[in-house]
Amino acid sequence: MTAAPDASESGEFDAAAIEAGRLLFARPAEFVLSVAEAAQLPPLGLPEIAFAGRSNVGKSSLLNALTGRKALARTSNTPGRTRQLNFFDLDGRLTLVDLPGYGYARASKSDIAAWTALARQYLAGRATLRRLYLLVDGRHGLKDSDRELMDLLETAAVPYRVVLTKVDKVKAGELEARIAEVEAEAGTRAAALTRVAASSARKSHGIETLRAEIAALAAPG
Ligand SMILES: Nc1nc2c(ncn2[C@@H]2O[C@H](COP(=O)(O)OP(=O)(O)OP(=O)(O)O)[C@@H](O)[C@H]2O)c(=O)[nH]1
Ligand SMILES: [Mg+2]
Repeated sequence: MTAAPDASESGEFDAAAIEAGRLLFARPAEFVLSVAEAAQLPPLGLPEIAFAGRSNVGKSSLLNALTGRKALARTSNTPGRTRQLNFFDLDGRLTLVDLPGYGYARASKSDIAAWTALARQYLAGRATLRRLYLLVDGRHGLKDSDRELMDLLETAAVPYRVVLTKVDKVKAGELEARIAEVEAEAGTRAAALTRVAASSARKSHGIETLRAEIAALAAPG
């Protein structure tokens, strides 16, 4: 099956799309609420964009880089720091959701079970969830815990794109190979967008493009 090429799949955005992304993410972003169990999930409203990935992969850092805020989402050197789903409002046009990290080696079985249950309930029942970004450490590539989330996303039919993070730590040649390898695997998954994005929150790499493609999914201003 070949999809019609569009900007979001080629990764090439025109100046207007980049500018629309810049403008949206320059608008106020604010924390809305933290959710520890499904009963606390807010009612459906604005289009939502979620960020998920293994613990410590850089989800909160990427959210901060996108919104140009140092500490909108709490970042940490301690893996497993974000334990709840955190909801942020972007200018009344979009809700950004920071999911708790998974795959933390020292997590207890009950923590893993709680994460899985919450993620499953959120992902399965969220009609407004427009896209999920699956963040994967650019140095390591996909792990089995990522594949488990991919299975969940396939079941819930949530469109998602893999974003390699921390690419400032990856050599250019190695990065190309990693992107090719992850794209090949994403290509076998129905809900995955084929193109894999590369980002560095630290060096602000790939941020403009991500802003542009996310802005295209926002409610009209
Ligand atoms: N070199 C480099 N380090 C990064 C980058 N992004 C995040 N980090 C570091 O990675 C660590 C984890 O970042 P977080 O953003 O807290 O990761 P997280 O995925 O939100 O972690 P949990 O909430 O625990 O799942 C921190 O020490 C960050 O400074 C990046 O682009 N480059
Ligand atoms: Mg976090």
